[in-house]
Amino acid sequence: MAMLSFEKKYRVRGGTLIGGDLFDFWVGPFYVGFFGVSTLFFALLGTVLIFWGAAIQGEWNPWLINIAPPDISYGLSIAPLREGGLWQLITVAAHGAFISWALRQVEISRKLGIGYHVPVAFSFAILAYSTLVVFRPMLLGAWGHGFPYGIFSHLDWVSNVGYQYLHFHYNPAHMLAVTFFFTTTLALSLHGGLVLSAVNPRRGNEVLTPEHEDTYFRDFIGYSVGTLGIHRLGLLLALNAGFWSAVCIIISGPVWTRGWPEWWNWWLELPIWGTLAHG
Ligand code: UQ2
Repeated sequence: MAMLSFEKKYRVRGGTLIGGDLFDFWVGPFYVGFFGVSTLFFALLGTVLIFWGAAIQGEWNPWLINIAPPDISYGLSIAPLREGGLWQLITVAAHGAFISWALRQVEISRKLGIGYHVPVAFSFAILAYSTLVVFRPMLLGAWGHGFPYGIFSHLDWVSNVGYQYLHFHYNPAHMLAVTFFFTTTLALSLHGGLVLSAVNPRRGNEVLTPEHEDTYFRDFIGYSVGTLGIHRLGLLLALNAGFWSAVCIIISGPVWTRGWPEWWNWWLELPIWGTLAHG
């Protein structure tokens, strides 16, 4: 079915989560919906608050604009606007926008009768963010443990928190997360390359079939994960990258307070080394 007639057939009312018909319409190519409106509201609010913070500080260099969380001494209370309160409001606005965006994906999925895979996947990214600015700060007892909103300032935060645990790359969950991120790029580059190699031939040549794609990998490594399988694998890899990112930071502090290299002492302390290892 041609795209234009498909859209005519499927762009119909219904499937909304709240509000009934209220915002159940399109503006040009975009579905609006209640959550389109709430996304716009929270995104604009958050942006205005960031500019307000920049104005208060008189810092307009985009690299240096910094909205810091409250001092640790404020604990989990609400801070004055100029002392981290702005950061708290921006964090609320960001969650409002991100969660609205996910729910808009849910509504569109419902309208089309497709699965919720996209909003589920997006929610893993939201989870990774919430872990940094809500869950971990709450477990540590102060909003001041959240990361600051600024280009350089958030880099400094990552570096400082990393060194606080001596060498963050020894964090086993961080190892898993990094490995999943890299494997995701491997899978996507294989997939993108393979599909283009068969389906986007030089001018004058025929488009080739999925059997060509399967056979390429069977010839190459004796195994093809399949055209559906590669997408299952890709989603699994990407969700795990986000999930283990959240795990690696939530356990840093709330579960493990010493340097991450030291965590591996359990390996050195296994009772299997006898006199060989320690002489
Ligand atoms: C494949 C297949 C695809 C693909 C790719 C493969 C026809 C179009 C990329 C090959 C992928 C394999 C063997 C898995 C690699 C494993 C990891 C962990 C990266 O077989 O089916 O469909 O795109």
